[in-house]
Amino acid sequence: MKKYLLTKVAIFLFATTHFSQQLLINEVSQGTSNAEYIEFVVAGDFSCSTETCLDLRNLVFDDNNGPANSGSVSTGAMRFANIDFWACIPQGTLLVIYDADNKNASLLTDDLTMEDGNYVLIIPSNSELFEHNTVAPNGSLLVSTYPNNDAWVSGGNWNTIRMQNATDMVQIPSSMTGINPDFSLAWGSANGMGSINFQGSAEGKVFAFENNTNDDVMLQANWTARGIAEGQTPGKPNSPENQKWIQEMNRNYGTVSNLSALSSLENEQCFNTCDGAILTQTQGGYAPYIFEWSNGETGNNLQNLCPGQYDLRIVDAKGCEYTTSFEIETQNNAGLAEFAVPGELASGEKTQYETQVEGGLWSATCGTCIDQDGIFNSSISGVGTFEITHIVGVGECSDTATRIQTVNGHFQNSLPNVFSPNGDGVNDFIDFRANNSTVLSGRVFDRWGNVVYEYRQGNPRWFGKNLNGDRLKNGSYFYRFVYQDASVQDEITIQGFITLVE
Ligand SMILES: [Ca+2]
Ligand SMILES: [Ca+2]
Ligand SMILES: [Ca+2]
Ligand SMILES: [Ca+2]
Repeated sequence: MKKYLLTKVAIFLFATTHFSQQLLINEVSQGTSNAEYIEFVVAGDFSCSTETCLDLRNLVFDDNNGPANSGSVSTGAMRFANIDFWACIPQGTLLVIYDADNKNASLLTDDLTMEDGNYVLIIPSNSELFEHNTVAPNGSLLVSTYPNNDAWVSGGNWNTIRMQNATDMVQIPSSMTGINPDFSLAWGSANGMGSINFQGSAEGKVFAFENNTNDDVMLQANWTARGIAEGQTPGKPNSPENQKWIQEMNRNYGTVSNLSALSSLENEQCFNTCDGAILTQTQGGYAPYIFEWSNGETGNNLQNLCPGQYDLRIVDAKGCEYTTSFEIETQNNAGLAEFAVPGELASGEKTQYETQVEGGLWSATCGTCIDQDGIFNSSISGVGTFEITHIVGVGECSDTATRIQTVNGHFQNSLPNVFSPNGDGVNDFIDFRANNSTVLSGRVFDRWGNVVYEYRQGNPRWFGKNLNGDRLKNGSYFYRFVYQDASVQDEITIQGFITLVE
């Protein structure tokens, strides 16, 4: 027991307004003239990493015992029995102990178990979960000296802690040897002697920690005195703020840290530049934070990143964790602008180029002959050789591909093989012109190989006459014309037979 008490003292000395861990009084009621109860709360800082609990074994609670109550002393005290039941009571547990001989009407059913998971205990004072002694302490105002183990007997006894309505105090002594208690609440002429004090009688009143200003149990403003009819809440939080405080101490209420992070990600600008970045800001949780990155970094921001996956684990001061993952990608577009040109197009043909990716920017030396779907239209370009450019991406990482598209004007054999130069206005001559070409030379021969027509200049038309202008007989004639193609710079020779019919 001695070892335990030393630990308790040490905790008290280091604690300031926030208790690392401590049993506190949350509510005290005098009931109607009597019918007292005390509501305790196991207080302590929230932790994600463990279920934090307090060892209540042998911890004493008591009234004042001293002259503050004008000589009417409730000799003795109560304590939590040295049994496993009290070895680890989780933070955020509300624990009501009431006078079993004068049961307060606001108390309904006893709750003697932690197994139900409600973090509430409601226990009559005569329970064997407690011990009491009647021989001590010896009172001198705030100094109480509690006896050794031999004097404590099994079972509680409210008579050892009964509070005077007019003037008294309820306290959790910090040791057996009588220094200021860990926590005390006083009233009446004891006003000023406690950690928290109320003027006047406690008759018909309940004093409750309502967290009005903050969560400091030592701040008077956080406490409220009310009439028992409206103020008694045994086994329940005293106010919404009181509930929030209690639940935040206990991870099992589900109000665990809402630690998360806001992040922005910058991908690598160009292939192999390794200039990606992840910028991270914590949200919620409890400072300070520890950052653990999968690449060994420990800051909240990562710079100069190559493409890849980056995992982040943030641990806050309460041991709460948040994990997330990022993927840095490259914006490299190398090769993506490539496209295939199908070959030469005949004038008037259209084609859509095959590409690696959708989109990109198209342009050509023939202007609107290419549209932004990559469709080339040779009736806009005309005959010729054109440079087509496709750009994917922007800036340094863009990819450009250029191809040559040729549109030829090759002679298309639309010459008739029969014509009738009889002056009726239909098929009276043959026009040897070809699209997009010029005639270099041309001759028509009769069946004996005599030249009957030779192109000189102007329109290459043959009216079915010989070189002297005589009408020729019906029959088969042979022609050979040589053209200069406008696009491919080649000479093209076209020859064949044609039948003259009058
Ligand atoms: Ca319970
Ligand atoms: Ca006492
Ligand atoms: Ca009383
Ligand atoms: Ca309460």
